[in-house]
Amino acid sequence: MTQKDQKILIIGTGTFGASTAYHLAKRGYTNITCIDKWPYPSLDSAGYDINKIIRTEYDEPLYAEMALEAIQAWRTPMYTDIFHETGWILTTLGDPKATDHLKKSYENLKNKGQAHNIDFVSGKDEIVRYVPQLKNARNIDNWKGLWNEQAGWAHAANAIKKVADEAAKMGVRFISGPSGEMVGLETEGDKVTGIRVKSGEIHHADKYILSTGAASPALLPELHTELWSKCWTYGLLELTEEEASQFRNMPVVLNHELGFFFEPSREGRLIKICNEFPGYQWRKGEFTDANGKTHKYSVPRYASEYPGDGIPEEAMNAIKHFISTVIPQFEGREIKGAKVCWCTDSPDAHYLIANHPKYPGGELLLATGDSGHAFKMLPIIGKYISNAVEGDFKPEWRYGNRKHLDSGRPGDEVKDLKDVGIGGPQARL
Ligand code: FSA
Repeated sequence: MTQKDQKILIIGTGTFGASTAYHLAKRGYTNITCIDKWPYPSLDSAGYDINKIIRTEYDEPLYAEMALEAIQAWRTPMYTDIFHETGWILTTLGDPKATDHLKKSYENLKNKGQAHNIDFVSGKDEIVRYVPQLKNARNIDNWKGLWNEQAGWAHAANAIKKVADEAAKMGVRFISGPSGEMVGLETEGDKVTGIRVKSGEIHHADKYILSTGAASPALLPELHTELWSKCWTYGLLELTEEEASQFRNMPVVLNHELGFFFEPSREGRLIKICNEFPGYQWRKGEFTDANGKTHKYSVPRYASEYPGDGIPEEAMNAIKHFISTVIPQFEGREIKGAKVCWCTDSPDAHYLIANHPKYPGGELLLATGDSGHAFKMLPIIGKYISNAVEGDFKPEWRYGNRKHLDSGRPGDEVKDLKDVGIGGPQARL
């Protein structure tokens, strides 16, 4: 058996899983199966969304380089009608961390010859030059940052679907439902021998790739020291045809302290607004270590399992504040949909793409730890995960011994959903 004929089982068909299936198939791997509770694009994936930001600003050169590679791929015909290169403004009210991030990001792009699309902006007049849709905004004279023409948004769920469709065309199999929902690992000593699924079946393979995103620590609790699952919130506003036409092709607008929003969706004319904060956790997971000590950790509370959930009231208020500041013409309008989106943070915000250290044979590859900044890499992340399948690992994405860094997000307390409440069904679409 050659390496390319080995049986590969990918668990999770969100951003990492779909991209890996696509890239492995493109490399000539012939025996790939993806499993997920849901048909692709997986409903529980952070990428199951109407839009996500595609940007190249990173204070870390590794990701700046990858994001530049990704945006080239986003421009290819595969993503026509999915990627919209509207440009964006990235601003702050003056938070020193955000200002530093902006400076370093600019330097990284400049060093790569990619600064010609950038202009610095400060105050309402300069911002409105690039984003005329902000002409009614209040109090944005204190916004400072940059305009970058090389950025935009992608219809995230459609993008994952496209990548998985292309993988299917190359022969990748997809299993969903109880036969696709992982419930545990089957092991023998220090070897992984299978993946147990809800139906009771066990899937066997030569190589297992765990790309289960925010569900990773819930599935393998020992990962709770490596991964911290958190959710972020959004609200949707429905525009009329006429309003939507005024916002059509609007650049993405992000303010570090307040949040961000996108042009209306092409189907449904929905504007998505996200507030910025350090994320919420749900510490319902419990894990007892070898010494009998119990640890609590955060596990996702997916909307698919809790369809009555909305978002915490304080998040709703932050979204309303964003509206009354940035697009006050919509103040008071009903927020039709409000949802959370689950990601999983590593201590230093690097991805986790490494073999599970408990299984020295290397048959279990972890490909997770999005750290809230992975969707934009959809077209290319699977290439890096495929490299890891072939033994080529990036040291930054290793397991263990990571420094805990400040997330860089505004605020510092990661509140628990049980303390802040999860809103109600009235907040949902
Ligand atoms: O990489 C990106 O452009 C993601 S920004 C969106 C966001 O909501 C973050 O603002 C948030 O802090 C978290 O990381 C989830 O993603």
